[in-house]
Amino acid sequence: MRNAPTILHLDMDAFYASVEQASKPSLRGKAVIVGGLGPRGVVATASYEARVFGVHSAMPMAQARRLAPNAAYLVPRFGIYRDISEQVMALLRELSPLVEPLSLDEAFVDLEAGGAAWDDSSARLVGAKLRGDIRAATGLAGSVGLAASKMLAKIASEQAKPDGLVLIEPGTERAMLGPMSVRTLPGVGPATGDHLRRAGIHTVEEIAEAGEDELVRLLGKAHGHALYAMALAHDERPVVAERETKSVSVEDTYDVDIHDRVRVGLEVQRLADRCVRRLRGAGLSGRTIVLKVRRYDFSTLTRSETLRGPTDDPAVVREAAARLLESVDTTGGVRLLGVGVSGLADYTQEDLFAQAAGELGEQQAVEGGEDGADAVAVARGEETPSERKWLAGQDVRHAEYGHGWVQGSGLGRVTVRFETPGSTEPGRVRTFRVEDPGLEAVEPLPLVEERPGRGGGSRGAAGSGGSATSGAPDGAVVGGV
Ligand code: DCP
Ligand code: MG
Repeated sequence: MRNAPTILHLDMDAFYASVEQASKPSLRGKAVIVGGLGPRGVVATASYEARVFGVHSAMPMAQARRLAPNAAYLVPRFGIYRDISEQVMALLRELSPLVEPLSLDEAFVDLEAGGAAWDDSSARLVGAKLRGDIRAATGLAGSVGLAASKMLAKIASEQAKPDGLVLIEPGTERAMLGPMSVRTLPGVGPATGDHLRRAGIHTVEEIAEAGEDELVRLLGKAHGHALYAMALAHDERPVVAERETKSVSVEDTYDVDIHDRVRVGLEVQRLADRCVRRLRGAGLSGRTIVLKVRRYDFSTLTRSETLRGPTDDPAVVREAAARLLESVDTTGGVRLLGVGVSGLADYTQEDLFAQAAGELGEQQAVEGGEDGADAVAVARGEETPSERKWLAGQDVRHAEYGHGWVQGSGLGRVTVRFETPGSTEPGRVRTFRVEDPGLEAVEPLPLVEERPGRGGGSRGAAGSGGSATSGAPDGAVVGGV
């Protein structure tokens, strides 16, 4: 392991929610929840103000609504998240050729390889400047961890949240890790955590004390070995710009073709579990689940499904594999089955919100709020096709009132708040018929104006949306925070 803290881990704070707050001034400082808004939707992320109520990523949206009924609920706007991610990654690539993105808002950078830093103080300076550059380019906060290994840099950025920088000085790693929960270590999810707890192991120090043999006995060779090394703060994984391992897969050939559909299903589940064990053993997770089927006549089919983020959850992989199997005709018999995971990443984003995108069309209204006119709760089935196109959070433009965003829709009406990222105060709210010819869906506006000297006066029609008929107090839709 190197002896200078020159591996940097960047993770943007409450990424999707922060982008929404930057885009929509009325939501700044408020509870904002982004995700699938349909009945089976899950939370993609929550603003820090919403986390106070216990809302977090991957939670069912229905549960979030019970915990934070007055929060603003918005659909994700992936286009703008991707644009901002590209801006941030470009800043990282100015520091080093070795940049390893883990997701849209997260990456490792090897500062030494880029000659950007070589010791504590140069690393700290680079990290601080980077945070400033990100803020200037995007208006958003990102937290930075600096350490001598990837594992520790990631733990450091977690400690730095929100809006901070933490540097772990070489030599202090073991003492720092010791009292932490085993869940801090990469590859320890809820299941492994429970397993260790039943063996009386709660902290990282207790893993080190248990010894390698005990860990291998508890978790198997690959996983036990890897975890023991992590507990001693040994992590030699390099920052790689391009991933060498493309996928992890397992397959079985059967002596006798399998005809029974139920049996085929069971074999696929078994292979999915085995594949996940390998994946976890390697400390990896992946986004794309692949099913391979060779039929009695040697015709071979592969089917794949890409999730929104990487997983190493056996239930998620099993379900995806089962869904893929549904699309394969196995009459006549099966000679070989395989399950693989590709699109690999080092860390798991616990769960995914694969449904979010699929459910964009199911969403109806921003619920809650003190203002009756805004809180148009619509029973499913009452909505018309024209209401479907107005989703809470999406960008719109009105011929008369300018740029705004949909707060909610239902009962033939759509409520819009007219404000832009540059608005200095919350914009006014107005309600229209869903068919209003003056209203159209438009692209998001950039968070930071290209021109220098922002933060001055108001921008055009924004915020001055004329005589808002609702008479709602500003921020009505997100009361109570
Ligand atoms: N994301 C998601 N589903 C998850 C986890 C995350 O869709 N289960 C999306 C939304 C997040 C983004 O990825 O905004 C980044 O994920 P992070 O885990 O970094 O979470 P945040 O950036 O939202 O918050 P934090 O400040 O804890 O990093
Ligand atoms: Mg983040």
